This record gives sequence, structure tokens and C-alpha cells, in this order.
Amino acid sequence: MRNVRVGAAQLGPIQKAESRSHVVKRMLALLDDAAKQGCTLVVYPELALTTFFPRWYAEDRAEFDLYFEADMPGPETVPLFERAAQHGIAISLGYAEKTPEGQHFNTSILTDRKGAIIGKYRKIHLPGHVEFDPERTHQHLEKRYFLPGDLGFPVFHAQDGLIGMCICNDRRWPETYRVMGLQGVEMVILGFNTPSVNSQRNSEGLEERLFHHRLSLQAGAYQNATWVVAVAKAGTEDGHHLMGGTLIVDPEGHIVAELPGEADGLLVQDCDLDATRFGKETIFDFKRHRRIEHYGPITAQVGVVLPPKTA
Ligand code: CDV
Repeated sequence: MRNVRVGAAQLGPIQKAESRSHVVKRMLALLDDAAKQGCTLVVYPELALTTFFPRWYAEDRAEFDLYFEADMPGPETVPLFERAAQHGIAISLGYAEKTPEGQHFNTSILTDRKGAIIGKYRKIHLPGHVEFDPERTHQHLEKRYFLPGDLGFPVFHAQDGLIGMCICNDRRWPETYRVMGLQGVEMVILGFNTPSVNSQRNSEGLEERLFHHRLSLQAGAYQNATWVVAVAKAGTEDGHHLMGGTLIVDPEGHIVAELPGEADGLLVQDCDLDATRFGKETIFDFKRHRRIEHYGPITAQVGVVLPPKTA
């Protein structure tokens, strides 16, 4: 048995006016709780340090540089790394990254249990649009503020196992899990900020959104025989509602724990990484069963190519 006691550290809403250091205090409280409960890994949401700013349009993108981190850890986040090291807990958190070259990414990192960063991921599937869209009830401008990730979907040796990261919209794409599955991933960790209403389909409300969230996570876990830990930023940020749904899926695809509510909260779960073995050695033994000679279109094309019409 290779047990990881994971704490999924959901954050309630972060208003525009809330300072980074106040958010970090909230994160520290969850970390202390995780230490009391014996966690070895704590996972925070996507863009954990600020409000979900891509919902707002800034004509001059530089106006939003205040939401980005030039350093990780930086002056406001270093207490988190220090406390995590004191507790011997590895952490993963999402944040907006500005590189020394001035590039912007939606990023997450993973540390070891001494507070050293051992893994980085930059969000690949960026939802939304680049320009203000008057047809939408809500804007979602990730494509305006971030570049698509350039690090692939790496998997890291951590917690005596293999851990990979993705971020929010990535969880809806089977390619995300499979690329990590092909590296033997045993636990996928991710954060998300998901508005409760689809801005383009008014009929798709909270229940439907939660259904698609669970469906994607459960399918990804089962089809790659991996644990999946998904952590929300939830609640109403300056009038904009984000759904909850922090949950953990086992390698058979079952939801084994789910956090109710939309406030700060910790969901603790023991995850035996050896529980991935059965799926990886039987139905999803990739080496024996995959047929790559038929998978070409997955990497050769982006959109749909219709088959030729038969007479
Ligand atoms: N932050 C996100 O990536 N949110 C998307 C919404 C816009 C659909 C998501 O997939 O949850």
C-alpha cells in the first residue's frame, strides 16, 4: 500500500478588493487543518491567490498585471511554502504567472514535502475568447490574458508515486488524462473556477454543470486507472457565481469524497496509489491493448473532418 492522505483545500470566493496576504492567511488556516489531519499533500484551486479576473475585460492587458506573480514563491506567498515545509506537507496551487520575458500563463506548481518546487504545469486548454463579446451574458477572457501552456502534461515522481497536474477546462478533455496516463500517472490533481451558468446556453445551469464536471473527472480517472483530485474556488465573487464540487475520484471512477458548500473547506481522503494497479494491468493495460495505428487524427487534426459521402 502506498497511501497519500490528500487534502483538497477548497477556497470560497475572493473579491477583487481582497489582498493576496489575506488570501494566503486563509490558505494557511486550511494547511494547519490539513496538518492536524495528517495530510501529506494539499491541493489548492486554479488562480488561488486572486479573484477569477478573466471574467473582466481590460482593453489594456497590462492593467491586469497586478493579478500576476513574477516570482513563486514571492513575498506574499513565501509564508505558505515555509509553513508547508514546517508541517512536512507538499502543496500544489494555481496562480497567474508572468515570466521574466513578459509571457503570461495560467500555471500550477507542485512542491515536495520540504517546500521546494518539483513540478510546474501551464494550462493548455484555455476556454473563452480574446475580445469582448456582446452576445455573451458573461465574459470569459482567458484567451486574452494567457498564452496556451508550453510544458505539455508532465508527470512527476512525488509522494512515492506519479503525480500529474492539469487546470480547470483541461479536465474536460480526454487527451489531458491519456497523455498523463501514458506516463503511468497515479494521481491527477487540479483546481478549477467554473461559473455556474454557461454564458452561451442559458438553459445550462448549476446542476448540468456539476454533472459534466463529475462525468469528465470520473471518465478520466477510470479510463486511465488514476486517482483524480479536483478542487474548486467557489461562491460569489463580486456578483459572479462559481460552482463548488470539490471532489476525489478513485481509479475505478467512483467519487469517494465530495465537499458540500462553497466556503473555504478541506476534504481529506486516503488514496492508495496501489489501487491503480488493477486497471493499469487489465482493461487499461495500454501496452497490450492500444492500437495507435488508428489514432492518427487525434494529433494530426484539430477540427472535424467529415468522411467522404458514399453514393
Ligand atoms: N476556468 C475555466 O477553465 N473554466 C471553464 C468554464 C469557462 C467552462 C471550465 O471548464 O470550467
